[in-house]
Amino acid sequence: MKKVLDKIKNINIKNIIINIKNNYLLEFYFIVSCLINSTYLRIVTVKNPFNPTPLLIDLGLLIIITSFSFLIKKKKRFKYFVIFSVIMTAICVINSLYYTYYSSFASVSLLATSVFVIDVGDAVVENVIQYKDFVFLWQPIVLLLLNYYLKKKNYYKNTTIKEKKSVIRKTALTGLTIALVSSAFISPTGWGRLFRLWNRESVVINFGIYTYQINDIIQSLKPQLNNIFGHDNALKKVKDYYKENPYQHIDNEYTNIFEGRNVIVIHAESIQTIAMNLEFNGKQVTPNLNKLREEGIFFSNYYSQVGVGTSSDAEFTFNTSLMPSSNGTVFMNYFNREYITIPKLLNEKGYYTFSMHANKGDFWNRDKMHPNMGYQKFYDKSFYNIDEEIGLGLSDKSFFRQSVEIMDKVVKEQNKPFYATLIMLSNHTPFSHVELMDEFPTTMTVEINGKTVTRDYINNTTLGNYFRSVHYADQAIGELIEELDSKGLLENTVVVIYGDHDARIEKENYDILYNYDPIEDRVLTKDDNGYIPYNEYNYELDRKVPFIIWTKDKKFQVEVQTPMGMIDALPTLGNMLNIHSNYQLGNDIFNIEDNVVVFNDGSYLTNKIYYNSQKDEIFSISNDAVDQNYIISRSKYADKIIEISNNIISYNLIKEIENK
Ligand code: GP9
Ligand code: MN
Repeated sequence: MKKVLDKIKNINIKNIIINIKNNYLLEFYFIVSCLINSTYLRIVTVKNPFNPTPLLIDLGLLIIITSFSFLIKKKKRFKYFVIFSVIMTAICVINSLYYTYYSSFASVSLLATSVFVIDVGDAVVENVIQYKDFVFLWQPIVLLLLNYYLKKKNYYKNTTIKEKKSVIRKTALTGLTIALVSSAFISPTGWGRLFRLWNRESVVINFGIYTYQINDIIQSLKPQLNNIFGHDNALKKVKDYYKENPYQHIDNEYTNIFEGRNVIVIHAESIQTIAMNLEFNGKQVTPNLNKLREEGIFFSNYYSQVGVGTSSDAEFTFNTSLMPSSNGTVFMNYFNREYITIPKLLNEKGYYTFSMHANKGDFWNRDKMHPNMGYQKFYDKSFYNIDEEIGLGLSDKSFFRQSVEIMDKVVKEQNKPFYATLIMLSNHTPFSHVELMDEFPTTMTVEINGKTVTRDYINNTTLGNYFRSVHYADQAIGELIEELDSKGLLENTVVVIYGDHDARIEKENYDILYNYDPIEDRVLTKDDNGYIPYNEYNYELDRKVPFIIWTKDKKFQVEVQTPMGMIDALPTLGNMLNIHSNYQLGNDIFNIEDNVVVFNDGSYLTNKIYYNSQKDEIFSISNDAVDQNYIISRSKYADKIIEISNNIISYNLIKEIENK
């Protein structure tokens, strides 16, 4: 200890500075500039820049990278730093962009997914690319200028020597020590998240962006190496889980009520339940959906559980009762695995199963994944006449009109009960094509001193445009029901509607919705009377999506308020259709009161609390107190569901267990 203290005492800062200036300017610049960029990234994304741990881990890692540069002659080291600067800057730029769109960090396993940026180009340019993403570029630019300056100053002369081995070793060890000592302060949960990676945000908060990305590369390569690593352990865990939690069917008043009926599932793009509860100028946003929910069975606390695979994750989760993958997307990375799905179970019952979507067949890899999920036919864009375009492609109204024509023809030919999934498209972010839709003013009228004044309110804002767009989607659904009816396709048919995920509209927009004062024409702030607090948990709850089961002949008029997620769709609907998957991870909502809605990052929601796993925070939903045990048991359950689902997906375990 004394030795160390003496060494510290003898450190001469002035000498170090002179040494850096004369010999290690490039190295110094590389480390400091990359640290600035990684800190800036945390500021613009997770907004948690003051945690010293990721900063120190970044520092350790950058020192290690620098130590390897000492293997190269000083003259040539500049190239080494250019390569690493480009890599480090690219990591920051890509993640900054990615975070704006997905509120998560990029993964190399998703590289294939990024090709969609071209298709959703509009959305990306309008909502994603911002000046903040280019700030990182200062780092390589200044590096080039520095090199130019150093050359001029003859910095590289007489420097053909490499560093001594001991210097390399000492530098690398210093880096490693800094990284390891600082990471010792991270909790076991934090470490767990590093390896499981389904909570990417928390990994960046704890370990920094560079460690996150290196770890991500290792984790993303893992699926490729499955047969070598982890398989046996995963298989054991999955088998044990199903042994302890075998599927047991419990009858209830809905059991088999729809057995043998046709099913038409409408995948309603980006529709949130909140839109169904609003009206502007006396007009409901969704009069047609409201009619269906009042007549049918309406699940008013239904949550989407999608990951980065958005629409495709919804299709997967709904049809399999598994969670989306935490590592890549099922449709892109695990499309060749075996899954038990609603279409497959209905195929076994003699149904004709098909899906319809007027986008290109390879979008989200649907042309591969839909057949794999058991759909006997996928009617993609090539089956449609693109006669009216809105946003990403064919308008929903035209899509439905043409789909009914196709359905009418094929179901008559097939002469079997059918299961059809119709995937909508028009109500897709960024909602900037609303001029092609009917007017739906989201203004507000108010009496001031006996005069009627119309305020803009949210009209022409993103949220206003969104409601106009939802209004259009609702009209399209209304027309679809009429067209189906006119062809007799509603006879003996169950119509199921679900919102696939929220519309990704930022929280600030909702502040205007809830806290606008028309008299003063301004948004109230927290010091004003009548201000409605709206925190990030209120926002989370507003992201819920509708789930409606409706038939023409029977008026159920039921509202189910138990919180549920998309993984509960197969068990709930399956009970009605008499189909069952032994691997479903969700619950028949009519058999459970204390349901847990698990989100992809380990957060969850019950009828009492919303637990945010990233921040380890709890938001009370009911006034009931919950104790530590309540939280621990549900957290364990959430982690288990995610783990089992990921194991099944990554290691293709259903195939293995089923074929035994
Ligand atoms: C594309 C559509 C939209 O075909 O399903 O996909 P999303 O961007 O919502 O995942
Ligand atoms: Mn979608």
